[in-house]
Parts: sequence; C-alpha cells; structure tokens
Amino acid sequence: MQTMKSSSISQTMQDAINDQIQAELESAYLYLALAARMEQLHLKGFAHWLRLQWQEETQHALKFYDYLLQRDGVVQLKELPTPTYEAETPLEIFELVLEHEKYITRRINDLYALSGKERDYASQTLLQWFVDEQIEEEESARDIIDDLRLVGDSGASLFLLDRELGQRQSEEEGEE
Ligand code: OFO
Repeated sequence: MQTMKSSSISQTMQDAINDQIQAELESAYLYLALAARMEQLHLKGFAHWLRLQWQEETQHALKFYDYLLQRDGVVQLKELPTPTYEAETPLEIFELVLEHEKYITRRINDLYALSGKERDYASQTLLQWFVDEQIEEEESARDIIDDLRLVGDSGASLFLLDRELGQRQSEEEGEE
C-alpha cells in the first residue's frame, strides 16, 4: 500500500501562514507606494525609510515562506491588490503606517493564539519573534509621528527630519 507523505504542520496552520505571507507582501507593496509618494513630495529621506520598510516586509514574508518549506508545508502565493490610501502629507502617511502596523499586530496575535490552539509550539516560537518585532514596528512609526507633530509639514525642521530618516540603515547594514 502506498503511504501518502504528510507534512509536519497542520493544514489550518499552513493556511493561516499562507494568508500572513500575503499580508506581509501587501504591507511591502503599500510601503513601496508610500515611498513613491514621498519622492513626489521631494522628501527623499522619508522615501528611503519607507523603501527600507518595503525590504523588511519582504523579509518578513520570506521568513514565513522559508518556515513553511522547512516544516514540509506548501507555500501558496496569493494575489496582491493595488495599494490604495488616502494620505497626502507626511504626518497623514505615518499615521497610516501606524494604523497598518496595528492591524498587522492583531493578525500576528491571532496567529499566535491559533498556534496555541493547534498545540503547534514550533510555529509559536517563530511567532514570538514577530510579536516582539511588532513592538518595534509600532514604536518606530509612533516616534516619527511624534517628530512630525513637533516639526509640522514643511519648513527647515522637516528638511532636517528628512535628512535624519535618510540615514536609516537596512538590518544587514546595521549588523555590520
Ligand atoms: Fe511591519 O510588520 Fe511585518 O510583520
């Protein structure tokens, strides 16, 4: 009798992780769109920051992707909708970034809860990394919002803040 090879991760968990891969790639796509908007405003530092955020989100998606493959799961890539948003100014854009990160935090928390329900402790360990990462992601957006509230949406201070954000290094550069 032929035995069917079964993966070591439940179908429920695989489906939820595949949905999260899509959510991370959607975040990446949104941040790339917002980076272009900042370029239009001639705020190259903000654009650089958001472009690195695009890169980070892509890495988050890959972290889930590699994990599924490692557990002998099946990766299912889904369609990415065109990013739409209603933010114009730098402050509005970063308020949107914060709201988006809060939404991702809720998703990660739901996934964490699901891993407990499924008694999938390997997934829970991976998700703990994301729980911690979300604290940083929300904090970074909040810090930029606070700065923008202080400096306003134009003028010399905004120019200096733009310069500062232009110094952001990618995670790999930061580790060098
Ligand atoms: Fe910006 O967060 Fe991914 O997970």
